[in-house]
This record gives sequence, structure tokens and C-alpha cells, in this order.
Amino acid sequence: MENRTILHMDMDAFFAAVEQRDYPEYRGKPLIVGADPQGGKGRGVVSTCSYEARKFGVHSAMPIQTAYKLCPHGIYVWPNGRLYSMVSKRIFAILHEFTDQVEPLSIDEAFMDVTGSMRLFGDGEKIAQLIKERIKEREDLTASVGVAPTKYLAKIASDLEKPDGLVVVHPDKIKEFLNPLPISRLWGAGKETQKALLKMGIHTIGELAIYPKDILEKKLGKVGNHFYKLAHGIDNRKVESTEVVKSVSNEHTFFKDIKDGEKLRKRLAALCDKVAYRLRKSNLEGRTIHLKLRYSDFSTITRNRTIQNATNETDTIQKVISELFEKNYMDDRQIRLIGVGVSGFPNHNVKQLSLFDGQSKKFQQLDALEDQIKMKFGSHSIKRANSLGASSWDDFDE
Ligand code: TTP
Ligand code: MG
Repeated sequence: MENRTILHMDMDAFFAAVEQRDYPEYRGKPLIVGADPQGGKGRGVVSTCSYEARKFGVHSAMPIQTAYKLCPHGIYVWPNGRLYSMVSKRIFAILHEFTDQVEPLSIDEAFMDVTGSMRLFGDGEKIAQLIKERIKEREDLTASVGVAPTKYLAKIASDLEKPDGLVVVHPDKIKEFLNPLPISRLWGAGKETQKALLKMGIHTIGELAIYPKDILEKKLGKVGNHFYKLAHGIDNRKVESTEVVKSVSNEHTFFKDIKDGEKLRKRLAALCDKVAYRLRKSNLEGRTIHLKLRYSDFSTITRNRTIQNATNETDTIQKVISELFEKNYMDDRQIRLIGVGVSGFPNHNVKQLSLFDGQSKKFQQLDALEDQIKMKFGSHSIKRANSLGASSWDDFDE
């Protein structure tokens, strides 16, 4: 596998930190964000708490009554969800200033693949520093970041020196990093697995790594292989960015839900034709072809296939859609909506987006400029796809 540089960013005591930022009187104090403790009789749980409150043993998801027992003098506040989600959006916008490859995991946490951004911004550590600085400057909040060649390692790394941490795992120091860690750091190792490992005399990841794969499989079952891989730093999961894909799509909602396969096939063929025509009109060719099926209960599946060569040919799109359809269609379920989309346009297509033929030189320069702006400020900063009437696959809801 090629070398990747992956970052994991996680805000420190996120909800509590936002409260402490906005209310100076909460700073330096044990602050608990969550349900009202009502003098120890309250119901509900702790959302999160400041690091000052963690010293008393308070933590997320703890019943608020327990928190109150441990920390009766703490300051208790209700969560202000709308505020946190606004702050979260701005933080994610900062991450997008460095790459489009951002995979959000929760309101305050994300993976990023910065491999392609290093030429522009410096190595992973430098990018992590820049991210932390921008978050501090613009939001007056601290984040912890892990930098590593895999997601798993980056996630552990971001947690190791919280709060305000920055831990780098160099690709040639994976063993040194993993070996001393306790097995509680194994991703997916619940209480039972940990017990089983302790019984085998395994306390650290290094001790686990000594065992051959077949023995771990024998002792732990299916998950043996998973833990073997983790212990050796093997994790091939890619960062799955949720970046809205530029795509051309069309869909059809039936007046009455149907399960007649023939009618569905005909309608799909027509949709392929429409999408292909729009692609050709816009001089676009895409490699990824999507099928969407929504059933009468509104449950929806989307399936896609990426082909070797980008296309805008009706025939090719129909062929792929028909394969996807036959594989996923269940003739006993009523269908409410079907859709076809094409995305994955190679970069040279962007140049062809020009609406003004004969000015190609100027537009090549414009493309170059646009690419630069995207790299600097994130791909949300500039959009020309609208001029095509190309809708995004993700918003192609009813
Ligand atoms: P976390 O990142 O798990 O926690 P945190 O940011 O408060 O603290 P840490 O420094 O350890 O990262 O969760 C992010 C936010 O999500 C947290 O501030 C509040 C919310 N949350 C809940 O509401 N309930 C929960 O059980 C957890 C774990 C988090
Ligand atoms: Mg956090």
C-alpha cells in the first residue's frame, strides 16, 4: 500500500470548552454540561465536562446524580446544541481549508487524509500545527491531533496527549509506538476480549504482537485476525470523505408505488438516456455510475460502480445500471422512486466546463486559479457546476 498521511482531530472537552469560552466565570472550574442535577435528584446524564471536573471522576454518559455525588460544587449547565453545532461547522470549514478528504466521525471529531496537501502546506505535523493554530485563533478553542500512516494509529495518537495534544507516529516507528500501549487501546476490544487477552498473559499491544495469527484466531475466533492486524499497525481503511460529489443525475417518483420489473427497467433506461444526454451537452464524462432505489417505506439504497474509462454514452451507462439493478432489485418490494446518476469526472473535464468556446486559454488559466483557490480555501469556496444544471447526487431527494 502506498504511504498515506492521516490526521485525526478531536476537540477537547468540546461542549464544556465552548461554554468556558463564552462564560469566563466558568473557566478553571469543574463544569458539567448535561441534565439538571436538581440537588442530586435529577434524571438524565452528563454530556461532557471540563477537565477540571474529570479530576473528580465525572465523565460523559454518567448519570447526572452520580456526577452530583462526585462533584457537588461543580457548575451544571444545560447543553446548547445549536451553538455547538454552529461552532462545529466552522471547525470543519477550517479542516476543509487543508484538504477535501475529511471524514467527520462526530460533532467534534474527524479523520483527514492530507497526503495530497503536503506539497502545499508542509508535512503532516506542520498541517496539524496549522489546524490547531487556526482553531485557536478563530474559535479560541483547543483541539488534539494525531498524525500517522493509518486511521487507527492517528486516532490513538490524538487521544494520548489530550488536551491540546499533538502526537506524530512516524511510519518507521509504528512498533515503538504501539508496543507499550495497554490492550484497552485495541479498537473493538470490549471487556470480554480484554479479559480473554489478560488470561493469556497479554497486557500490552506488544505482547499481543508476539502471537502468530493462527493462534489468535484459535483463541479469539474471527476477531483474532482483526486484532493481529491492529497489533502490527495494519489498517487499510481509507478516509471516506463526505464531500458532495459533483454529479449529473435524474430520478423518477412513481405516481403509485410499483413492483413491476419491466416497467422499472424501462423507466431506468429512459433515465440513463436523460443523464447521458445531459452529460454530453455539458461535455462531461464520469466514471462512477449510481443507482438509487427507494421503497414504499421510504428506505433507500444507493449502489454505484466505477468503470475503467469515463463515459457519457447512453449504452455504457445503461449496461452498468442494468447490472446494478438486477443485483439489487427484489421483486417482492414496492418501489417508490428510482434514480440514475453519474459522478467521478476526471480533472480535465473541469476545463471543458467552459461555457465560452474559443477562449480556452483564458479558461485554462481560470481553471488553474480555481484549483489554487480550492486548495487554499477548500472546495466549497468556489463552484461552477451550477452553470451546468448538474445537481449533486446527495441532494437529489424528492
Ligand atoms: P468527545 O470528543 O467524546 O468528548 P469531549 O470533546 O467532551 O472531550 P475529549 O477532550 O475527551 O474529547 O465528545 C464530543 C462531544 O460530544 C462532547 O463535548 C459532548 C458530546 N457527547 C455527549 O453528549 N454524550 C456522550 O456520551 C459523549 C461521549 C459525547
Ligand atoms: Mg472531543
